[in-house]
Amino acid sequence: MKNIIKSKLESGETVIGSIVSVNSPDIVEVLALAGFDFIFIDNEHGPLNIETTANLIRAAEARACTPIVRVPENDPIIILKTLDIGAFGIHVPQINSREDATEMVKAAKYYPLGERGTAFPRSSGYGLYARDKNIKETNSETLLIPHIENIKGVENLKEILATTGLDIVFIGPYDLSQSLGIPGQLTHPLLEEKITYSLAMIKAAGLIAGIFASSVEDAQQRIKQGFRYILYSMDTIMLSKIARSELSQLKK
Ligand code: 3PY
Ligand code: MG
Repeated sequence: MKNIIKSKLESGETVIGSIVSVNSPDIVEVLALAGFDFIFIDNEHGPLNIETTANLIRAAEARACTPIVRVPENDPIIILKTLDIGAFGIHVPQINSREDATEMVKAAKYYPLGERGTAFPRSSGYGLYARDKNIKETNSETLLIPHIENIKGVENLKEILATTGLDIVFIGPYDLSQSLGIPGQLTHPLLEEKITYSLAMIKAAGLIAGIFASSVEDAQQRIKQGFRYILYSMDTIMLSKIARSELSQLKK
């Protein structure tokens, strides 16, 4: 398993992905062919489940786009199943303490870094890959991406960042704004202060900072600030924006 976005990030590049929220391998292929570096298959919000996600992962791989999955919660069984079907990385919501981060790493990494269970799933080539090599490679190539999206996570960021095994630390601006009492106010100075503080801490710890961006201007601004893992918009949002704008031009 070669994780293309991990190599890109290691060579200093910025990577851009988008959220896939519907069960359509075709949409995954379209986004991959359009040039997104990764897709973020959302198993927290929306209808996708472990079986639909497996086929979306296959579609991404067929088009050399890195499949990353957001799991619904920091649960070792869910993390195990998600990695077993072949996710190249996981986002885990609401990582608010060192303990949360440690649990996440323990569930996602094989011995000696963690306690991920071993068997013969898709990620092991159904048992056909050389076992020791696969375990080592999977431990180093799988991206672990905690969500800092609650003020508790920001307050405990120093301890979270000291957890071995994290690659990218992702700021969730929507949930963070809610926990600050300013839900959805994405340009509020208090939110920006917490984002800027977190970005500086993540970079100082030598990790990659990631964030969600809802518009091109927003994404450009985040890249300028130093975020190198950009989650840009979402399948249904991009489609609805284009549909509405083209239709309104057509009806003029
Ligand atoms: C948030 O903003 O809370 C997110 O999880 C973005 O994907
Ligand atoms: Mg969130």
